[in-house]
Amino acid sequence: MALSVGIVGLPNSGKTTLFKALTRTGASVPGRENVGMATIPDERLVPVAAVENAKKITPAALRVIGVPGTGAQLLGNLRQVDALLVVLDTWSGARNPDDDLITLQLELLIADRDHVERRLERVRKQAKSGDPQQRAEVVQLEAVLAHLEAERPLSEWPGELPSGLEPLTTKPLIEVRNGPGGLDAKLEAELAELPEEEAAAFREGAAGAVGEIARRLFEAVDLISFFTAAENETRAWPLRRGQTALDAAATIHTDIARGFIRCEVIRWNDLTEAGSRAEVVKRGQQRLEGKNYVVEDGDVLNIRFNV
Ligand SMILES: Nc1nc2c(ncn2[C@@H]2O[C@H](COP(=O)(O)OP(=O)(O)OP(=O)(O)O)[C@@H](O)[C@H]2O)c(=O)[nH]1
Ligand SMILES: [Mg+2]
Repeated sequence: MALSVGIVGLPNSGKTTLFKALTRTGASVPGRENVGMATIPDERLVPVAAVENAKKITPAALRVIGVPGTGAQLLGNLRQVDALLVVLDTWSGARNPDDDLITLQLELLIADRDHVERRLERVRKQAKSGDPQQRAEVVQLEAVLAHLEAERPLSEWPGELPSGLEPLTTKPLIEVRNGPGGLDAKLEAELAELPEEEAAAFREGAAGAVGEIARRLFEAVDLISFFTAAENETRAWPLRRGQTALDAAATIHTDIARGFIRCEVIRWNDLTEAGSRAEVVKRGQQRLEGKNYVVEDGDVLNIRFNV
């Protein structure tokens, strides 16, 4: 599954505007769930691709999901995202963004409470057959529900949560202060309609909406990027920090993970400084690693595998 974020926020805070800014699509349908892709800029990609003579550059992609409102049912569509972007109105001068954040966190809490309540109801019925595992889950869910009813998010839940619960209140929240002092979604949505170079010239080197959100997302979810350079395509991939070469292989394709033999690893800047793979090898800067190698940010991986 691609990395994904959900956009939430109070009415009129600028959710749809941010969606447009991130996905560069004007085609968001009001009143409906909208899904689009944002490409994550990475300034290391172009120099790596140049060394590899890559014909194609593919940046890492981020799935963006916008829901039209904050009801429990709508928020429920965001149970599988990796993080939530909370849009706060700082542009109109009519709102207090700190209060709005608290209101929104409460909405997420209520959505989780409803969700746990429904699951509890279902498991209670099933547990009537006397299955000990289901009876244990009933006890566990009752405690989780009490925790939520005390208005505490599940990020503060001390124990383990029932498997597959997919709560909202454990997700990293990324505050997007929408307005001239923060991330100006309206301006960014307008820039998103311009050709890339024109928008970049206007920003005078500043990161832009997607760059800024990506940076904060990588920090919040603790992600790194690795690169591959195969079949004339240089590509960036997100990975959780601490994940291994085998996880990286699985990110690319399950077949590559299944047939994993070993992995050649080069630091991206060793590659660009050397100017070619052959030179990197000559300098002794290419390493051979196994499945359990912990991938680092900026690694260029060449995974050898059997099919
Ligand atoms: N001046 C200004 N206007 C903004 C900004 N962000 C959003 N708006 C305006 O505010 C209105 C609402 O923005 P939307 O992006 O539709 O807000 P939303 O959160 O999707 O609204 P709902 O889906 O109706 O809850 C639009 O008219 C936007 O043009 C901003 O940063 N500055
Ligand atoms: Mg909207």
